[in-house]
Amino acid sequence: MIEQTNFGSMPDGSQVTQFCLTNRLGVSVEILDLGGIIRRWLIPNHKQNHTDIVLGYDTVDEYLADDSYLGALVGRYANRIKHGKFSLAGKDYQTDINQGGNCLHGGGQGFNSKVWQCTVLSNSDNPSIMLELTSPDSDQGFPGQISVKVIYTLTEQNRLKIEYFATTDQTTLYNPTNHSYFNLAGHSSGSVANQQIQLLASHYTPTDENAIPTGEISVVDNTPFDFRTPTTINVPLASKHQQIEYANGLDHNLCLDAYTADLKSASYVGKAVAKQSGIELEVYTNMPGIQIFTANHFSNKKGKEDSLYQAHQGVCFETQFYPDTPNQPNFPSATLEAGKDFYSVTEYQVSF
Ligand code: FUC
Repeated sequence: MIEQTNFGSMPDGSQVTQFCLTNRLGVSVEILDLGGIIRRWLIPNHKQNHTDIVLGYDTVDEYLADDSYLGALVGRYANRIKHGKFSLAGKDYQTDINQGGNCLHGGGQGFNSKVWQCTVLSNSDNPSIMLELTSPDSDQGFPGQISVKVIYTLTEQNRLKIEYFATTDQTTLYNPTNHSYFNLAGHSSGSVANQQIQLLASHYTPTDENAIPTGEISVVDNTPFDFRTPTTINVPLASKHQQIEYANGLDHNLCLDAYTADLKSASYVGKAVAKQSGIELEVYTNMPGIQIFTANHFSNKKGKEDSLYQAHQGVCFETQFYPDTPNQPNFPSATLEAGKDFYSVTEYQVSF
């Protein structure tokens, strides 16, 4: 079932609509046509009435002022491009610079800040919506007009499937993700430090102090980035490793072992578990990397229902091409050529 409600309006007066997808087991996911934002994700778990497992805001204005991308679809390029510079098909490009001298999440007016065209695809079992957006040539400095589509489907087995499609009229870059901050004990329950994560990743991409990859692909053995067996998040957070100190927590790309260049369907890559609520989240994707980010600089950030979000109150599983790929020839390529169809898929399976 899908219920549509008015969520408010954009500065130009256009309406923002919220689509609430509910399955027969009573799980519901509320998604805005603004930025394809996942605003609430309610789990009818037995320990509490409903647990809302994602961080978010209550108003359009808070989302527009947000620089943390709570719940949003990110594009054209998830994470950073060093100095916003790259060369593609023999030409040099300069994108918008919006964070610390680099391009973050597609520039200052990225896909998260746009109202997408939304169509309901299924209003009964496995509720599903399709969001569409056209980004013109040179938008935020990226080449080519790109037409993108995202399909969100909530299955009757409590799996949220996110499928990304795109085509372009010129060679360009495309690296979409969803930037949900999960807190499986509830969005207002405090730090995720005592929750656990697992990631099937034997390598990660170390960064400099500005979160730009050095270009190395390093083994995770004997580092705080070895999550191959379930690990309490506090273990890496408490580490004195230089990479953790640079970021004030986890803000790193893990290289997923399941990835192969021709992988079309989503493979299991990891999970998060909160013993307090009994909720577990499994992550499946066909993308090569995942940015694990623990909301490291949140401090009294006003969130939904008057919550105040603090550092480490959520954890993001941003499936993606590696950060700064266009400047690192040894990373899997994020180039999309004219006439080629882009497809990627990420699935979040909730158990409770
Ligand atoms: C993640 C991080 C960044 C940034 C952003 C809001 O993707 O990699 O450092 O803070 O989210």
